[in-house]
Amino acid sequence: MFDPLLEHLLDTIRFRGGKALEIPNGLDFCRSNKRQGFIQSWLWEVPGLRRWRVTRLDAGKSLQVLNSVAYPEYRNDYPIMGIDLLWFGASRKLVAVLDFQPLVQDNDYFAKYFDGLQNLHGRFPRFSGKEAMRAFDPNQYFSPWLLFCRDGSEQANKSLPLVFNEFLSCYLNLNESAGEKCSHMSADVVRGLQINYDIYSAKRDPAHGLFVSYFGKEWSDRFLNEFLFPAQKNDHSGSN
Ligand code: BLA
Repeated sequence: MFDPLLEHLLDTIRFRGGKALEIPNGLDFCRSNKRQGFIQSWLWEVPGLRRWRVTRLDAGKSLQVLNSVAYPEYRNDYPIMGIDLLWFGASRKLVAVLDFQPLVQDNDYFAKYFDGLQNLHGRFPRFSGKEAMRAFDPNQYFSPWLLFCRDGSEQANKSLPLVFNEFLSCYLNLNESAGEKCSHMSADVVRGLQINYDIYSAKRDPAHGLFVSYFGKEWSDRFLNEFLFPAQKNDHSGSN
């Protein structure tokens, strides 16, 4: 379902000089022995972005997922890129979330980094619905212009590739212009906020139960703690 988007994403990362990073042992691929399906992940660093992960879950007709997060280098205070696309085949339901995930909820910060996303939000009304969030707090690490769609319509599916491609290039424009918009936050502050993002996301991620049902608790805990949100596991004292 999302294969053409995944191809485009991986091509973009390679074109941008992506260097593959090592994924902890056994977490790059897992086939379910409980249900039909597998999960596969990639990890890169790209100039300006210290960690860019991509995960695809293929559970045939019941579920398809494409999930990706890109973290800027600590010297850049622009937002984290977050993408979560889910297709539930049985109910023909698309859940699509794409956002520049802000490090802080601050008007100056929004004014500095969100022109592009704000423009996309205005142009794609099907993706700018005010869906209620159940698992997350919309005021933490989400922006007022997130692209969010819970929809079973063909129309949403048809426009997703365009939305996806434009969203990606819009984020990469931000990455390219980072030098011109010099960072107001220190690298230490950015690092702390990125660690908090991992802590917050690991606690709230609505995917954990789903992973457990396919891949078991042990593998799923490791996947969450060591691959999806690795910074949270090191943060015992608050000093790192
Ligand atoms: C929702 N994401 C969901 C749901 C699932 C996943 C099962 C609930 C579906 C529903 O609400 O109907 C699944 N999340 C996954 C999977 C992975 C994952 C399989 O991380 C695999 C790696 N989620 C993100 C990122 C964003 C995000 C980066 O991982 C930001 C763009 C957002 N996912 C997000 C939001 C919801 C969601 C906002 C709706 C949750 C809510 O209603 O609060």
